[in-house]
Amino acid sequence: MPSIRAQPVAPPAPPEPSPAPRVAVVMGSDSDLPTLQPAVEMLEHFGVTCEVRVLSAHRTPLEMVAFAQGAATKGLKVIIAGAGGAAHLPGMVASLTPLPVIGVPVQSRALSGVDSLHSIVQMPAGIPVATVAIGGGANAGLLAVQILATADAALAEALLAYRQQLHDQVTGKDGRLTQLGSRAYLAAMQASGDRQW
Ligand code: C2R
Repeated sequence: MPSIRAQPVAPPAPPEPSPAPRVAVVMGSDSDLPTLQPAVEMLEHFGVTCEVRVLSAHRTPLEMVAFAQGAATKGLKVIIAGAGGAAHLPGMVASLTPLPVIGVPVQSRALSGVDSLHSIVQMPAGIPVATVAIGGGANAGLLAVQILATADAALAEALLAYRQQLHDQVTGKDGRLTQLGSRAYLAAMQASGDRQW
């Protein structure tokens, strides 16, 4: 009689350890997350692991200092910092780390983000913050990828492919606009309810 011994089952492979984050995305409040999420998604698009934190120079100053002072030694290469209003977080983080800091001004209700922009961009000589546009989360993510790409050939190649896609999108739109004429193009665009039709 054949034996009915159970076949040995290979144990499930252990999950791949995700690489240590190379970028941190930090923000003054979780209310800033809608502005910073496009940065996270841009990093994810390029396969760059990031750490996402709420840290405030005003409300959690000691946690902010601990994070900024330890950022370089734990392997981070770039920090994206977004804040609104009296947006001191990016500059304070920059003052505590040698890593490049990209500031994202968050659109405030009272002053439409101009307060955030001025707070972030007007740094004194010696402690720069590379400031993107008000609400410019996606560009902050892209700029972080570009910084990493200076020492990462695969990322540099992925960036070229991304630029090519942008180019092809625009030439495609230009072709359709030329073919349809502006009136029909606009009608089709409005009918689609989406500028990316
Ligand atoms: P709440 O929505 O939590 O009241 O925050 C945040 O970035 C946010 O845009 C309102 C705004 O306060 C900002 N905030 C800063 C800092 N901490 C919080 N600008 C900072 O440390 O710079």
